[in-house]
Amino acid sequence: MNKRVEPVYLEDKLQEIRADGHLKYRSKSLPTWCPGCGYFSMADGLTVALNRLGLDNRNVVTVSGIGCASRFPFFVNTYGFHTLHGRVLPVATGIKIGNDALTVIAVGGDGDAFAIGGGHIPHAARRNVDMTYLVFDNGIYGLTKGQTSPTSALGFKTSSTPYENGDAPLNPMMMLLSYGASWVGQAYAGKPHHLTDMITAAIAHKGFSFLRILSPCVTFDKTDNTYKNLSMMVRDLPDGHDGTDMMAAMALAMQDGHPALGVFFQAERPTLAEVMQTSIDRAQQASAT
Ligand SMILES: Cc1ncc(C[n+]2csc(CCOP(=O)(O)OP(=O)(O)O)c2C)c(N)n1
Ligand code: SF4
Ligand SMILES: [Mg+2]
Repeated sequence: MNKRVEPVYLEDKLQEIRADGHLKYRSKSLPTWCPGCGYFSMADGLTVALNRLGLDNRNVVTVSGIGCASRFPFFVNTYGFHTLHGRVLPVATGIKIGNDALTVIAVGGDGDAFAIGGGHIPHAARRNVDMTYLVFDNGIYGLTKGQTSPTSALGFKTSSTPYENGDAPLNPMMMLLSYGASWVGQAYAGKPHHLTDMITAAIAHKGFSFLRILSPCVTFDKTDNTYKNLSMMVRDLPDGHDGTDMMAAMALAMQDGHPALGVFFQAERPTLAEVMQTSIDRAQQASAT
């Protein structure tokens, strides 16, 4: 016997979305990304995550560099800072040092993060600055109309590599693990519910959390990081993966051809603010004696 399918009324759905409360984290500016761009999942994921964590949007700062990904602060209703290309982490670190009570979310693309901004990542990670870094990795420079990036695959043809990319891609997960990030995870724009859980967990972590989000650039990449290809490539974390085991996390990171989705590694250690407070206390003790 056929089951009766209950109708869904648009007005009811709208009421449900309004009652959920996450819309207060949306800004009045609608995203300017191309229809179908993976980045829409990130905007929704972050607003739902902020709502879940019950964070007051006046205490949240979203900071970005330059690129399509870096348009992000305009589309969320938090304080925001659209900085210079590749300079998201120094600015975000400065904000955190200025007011440790703020929740700081740094955002950027793979070019912003790993090309021009690559020199800043090890230092934010090793200092364990208490912030979340969301890297939207589409393996291409989207904003400047589709050139190869440091995460583009070998053989990828773009406007800057019309005879195929000959540069080996770097491995972001391996980099962040070896830099000492205290939380390292991976998500995929095509799995928005999992992505939202991962953004929530990354923000909840005390210390430097890095989330790489695999995402298609539907306008300039018709061959490599497409939804079809990424959906076939990604996989769940292996059963029983121990997120405190660095060697296991690195072994996962080495298998970047079949990216695993989840928390690779997490550890607790003092944050930059705590380390700085210890220095301040010691200096005060020394000057009092
Ligand atoms: C100092 C400087 N160099 C180069 C540029 C040009 N530029 C703007 S965005 C960008 C790359 C963006 O790629 P990515 O960070 O991957 O972001 P996406 O657009 O893919 O989201 C480049 C090279 C710039 N704005 N400033
Ligand atoms: S150019 Fe690519 S990355 Fe930029 S908004 Fe369009 S689809 Fe997204
Ligand atoms: Mg990019």
